[in-house]
Amino acid sequence: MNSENTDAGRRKILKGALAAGAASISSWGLPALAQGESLVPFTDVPENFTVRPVAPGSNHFLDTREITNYFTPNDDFYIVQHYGQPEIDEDTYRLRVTGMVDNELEFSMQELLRKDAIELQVGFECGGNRDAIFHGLIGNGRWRGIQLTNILAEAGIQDGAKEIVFFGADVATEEIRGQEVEKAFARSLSVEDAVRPENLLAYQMNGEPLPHYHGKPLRLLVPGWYGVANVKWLTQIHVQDTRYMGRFMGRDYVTLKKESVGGEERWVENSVTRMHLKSAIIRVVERGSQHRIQGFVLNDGTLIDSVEVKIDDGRWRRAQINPRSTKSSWKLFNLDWNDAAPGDHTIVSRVTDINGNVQATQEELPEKVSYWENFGQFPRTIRI
Ligand SMILES: Nc1nc2c(c(=O)[nH]1)N[C@H]1C(S)=C(S)[C@@H](COP(=O)(O)O)O[C@H]1N2
Ligand SMILES: [Mo]
Repeated sequence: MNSENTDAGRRKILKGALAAGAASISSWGLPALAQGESLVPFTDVPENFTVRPVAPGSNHFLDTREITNYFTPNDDFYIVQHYGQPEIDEDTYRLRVTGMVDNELEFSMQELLRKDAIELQVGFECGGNRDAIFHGLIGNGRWRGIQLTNILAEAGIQDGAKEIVFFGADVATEEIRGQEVEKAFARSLSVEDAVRPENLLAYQMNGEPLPHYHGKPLRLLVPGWYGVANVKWLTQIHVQDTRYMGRFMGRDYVTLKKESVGGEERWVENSVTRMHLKSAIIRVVERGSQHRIQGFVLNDGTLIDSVEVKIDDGRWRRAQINPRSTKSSWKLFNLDWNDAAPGDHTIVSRVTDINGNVQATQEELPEKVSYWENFGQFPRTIRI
């Protein structure tokens, strides 16, 4: 899997980029503030807006103004789960592969750790990420684990199989149609989506054993997909010939929007799957009279053509994308802004991929009533 940038190659590109672009405001990172630098205040962030540190059992979003690392530190990476955070005893832990396979399998963690492993940079966001928290349900990590395809090949998927279901150890009682039922968190992938080589059964995050909050000892990562696909505390992989209709595929993380269906305007539901093409501004750094606008891009892995930033009613200006970015990492970007006038400004970014898809404004997107999949342009306001 080393089509990803090598360190040497990366340094070379990076040096080029620095020599060509940049300026006295320190560059890729996005780094902590250097001496003489300060953050320009956003006027759209309420004064009482606070981000709580990570706490046991809780969800966590990060303060996007404070993103200073290309790899999000493990103790600041966003956290979301719906049924609590189960403790798993690694000594008795087993991963089982069941259903329409030639060989049903069961692995201990020791057995899994002996298998061939790869490392991959993967960034993702929660499908419920939103403006009100300035899109803080994001993170980018370096993950190590086993390619899912290796495990599936060992099991042998039988003809006629359609979906692969990934079950977590977290279980909750849900009331469904007046009846209490016990359900484990689960998500499914079509066989076709599941056998993509980048899907990972990850046990390491940024060089450390997977933290409890992020699914210790093993989680699925589906690069290019919204976070909900990345089942934490993974205990069972089940192959079947029917669609899996569980809560997180069929009822929740389901977007309801208006679309033209063969010329008819209809309300359409879809399960939250691939990340949409999205960028957002996260901070503005000031050094003397010089400013730099910084942000991130996330998408399904389609190559990016450009990120542009518009200031007030000006033209779209092309930002620089961190050359360190890989297919499934997030992409951080910078725009140097040398002619900022004191006062209030509106700034917005948009990203375009190599197929010519342009991030739309909120108004251009189809009418949507559900909470999921917020990928429209996100204008921010600042005061210089
Ligand atoms: N077992 C399990 N896995 C899960 C979830 C969950 O509730 N249970 N939540 C999902 C959702 S909605 C998201 S956004 C990501 C968050 O991953 P993170 O907490 O490591 O950032 O985990 C996914 N995996
Ligand atoms: Mo999520």
